[in-house]
Amino acid sequence: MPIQQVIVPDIGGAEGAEVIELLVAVGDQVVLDQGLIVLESDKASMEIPATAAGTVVELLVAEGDQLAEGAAVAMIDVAEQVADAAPTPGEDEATAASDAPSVGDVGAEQKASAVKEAPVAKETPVAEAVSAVNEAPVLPVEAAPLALEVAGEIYAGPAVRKLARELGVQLVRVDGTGPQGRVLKEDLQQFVRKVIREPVGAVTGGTGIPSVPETDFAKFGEVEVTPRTKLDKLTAINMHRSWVNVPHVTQFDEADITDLEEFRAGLKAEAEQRSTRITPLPFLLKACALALRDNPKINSSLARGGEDLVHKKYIHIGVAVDTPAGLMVPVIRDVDRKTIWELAHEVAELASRARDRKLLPAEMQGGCFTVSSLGNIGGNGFTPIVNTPEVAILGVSKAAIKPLWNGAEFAPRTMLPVALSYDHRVVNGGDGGRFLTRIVSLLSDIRQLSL
Ligand code: CAO
Repeated sequence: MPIQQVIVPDIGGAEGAEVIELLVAVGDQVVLDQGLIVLESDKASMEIPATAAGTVVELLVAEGDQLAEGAAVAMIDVAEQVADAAPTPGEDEATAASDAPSVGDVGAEQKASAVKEAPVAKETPVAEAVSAVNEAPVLPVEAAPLALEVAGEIYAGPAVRKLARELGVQLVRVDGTGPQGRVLKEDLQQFVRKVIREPVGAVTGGTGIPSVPETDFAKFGEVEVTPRTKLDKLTAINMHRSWVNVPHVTQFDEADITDLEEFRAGLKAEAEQRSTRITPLPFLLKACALALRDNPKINSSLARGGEDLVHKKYIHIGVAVDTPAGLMVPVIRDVDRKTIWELAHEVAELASRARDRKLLPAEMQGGCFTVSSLGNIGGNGFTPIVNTPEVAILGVSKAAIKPLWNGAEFAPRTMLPVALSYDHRVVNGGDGGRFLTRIVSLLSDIRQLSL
């Protein structure tokens, strides 16, 4: 009766590895490559697979044992092997049975691919782990590839990993419900079902981010549920996309707009004659346009997944408009070439059409930069979210009169709080600082706006 001993193969120089899980019991029928135990060293965890199909007649290790290369793991009665050995239902190795080649079928190529496709985890010496396998000595003919996982990350059997690869699922995203968080086939199926059920562009759930559980608010008091507008949902998707893709930095400053406000007050009569209103916004737009011209990096966008930077030779600026249906961002073209009156007229006209939902899609495209003004509403600062693929956005809060030291005394000055958020992949602190300082300087001395 041929009894085969399964030993620990070369485990990549690990002095000793702990048995953290027994995957089979005496009497179990196993197929070739089926994991028998899971070993964990300080670098990686790995399954020690059956080197032949048959019945486990003896398990020579227990959980907690420290094993080194060559240590005996189990005895398999090869004579009792059953060609179609049925795996234990519910275990992830269930597919291994159907997937597993018959004894002697496992080619070198297959072994290599199992090693190559071992999942990669974060912050771990994966290269070391994989090379440990690649450098494994030539094992007996029956030797099977190690099923490598990285310590502290994912436990899953070869069949589950194979299925995950076929489905394109990263195992790190799947919650394992097996012993020690082992990912079972059912976990993978459950994950796929959940992803399929999620609406396209769902606000949560993707990229391994844990989703916020649904809450039954009615349990705590009376509620009314209303469907969100399409615009609100679209805004949510855009905000979320930017939030998860863009490393944001926000920089704050205050512009002394006392002179600007005095000048603006003097324009009111003319504004009435022109049937328009003049708020600080057109001045802000003009200041941003000139600062963009002087700081071209802020007037750029990433392209080809970050390989290129697109420098725009035009200066189109979006203005966030609060409408009953949700947030809209019409874009004012060639701001650097327009007068303050032209800008005032255009902002009023676009904002009014935005509120009436009469904007054309083309009027909300092509922006290089965005200004979001909450000046009329209040607050002394906020951190706006970059309107991708733009790389920066200016948030404007409510101006207030504050005492400012002029070198001799405190004088009342009208100070406008501004905040610049930028994409730190493109804009560094120096770029952001120079740009915001330029805006502040232009607003503080509006004579420069005409230059
Ligand atoms: N500080 C103090 N007062 C301000 C100000 C500021 N920063 N900005 C505007 N004001 C004043 C204006 O001067 C005006 O008063 P007067 O008529 O006495 O001059 C009054 O507030 C109303 O201004 P407005 O809001 O009608 O006009 P605007 O040009 O400043 O802004 C628009 C136009 C369309 C940007 C604005 O109406 C709007 O929708 N803002 C909201 C943008 C938003 O929601 N951003 C958040 C996006 S992220 O969620």
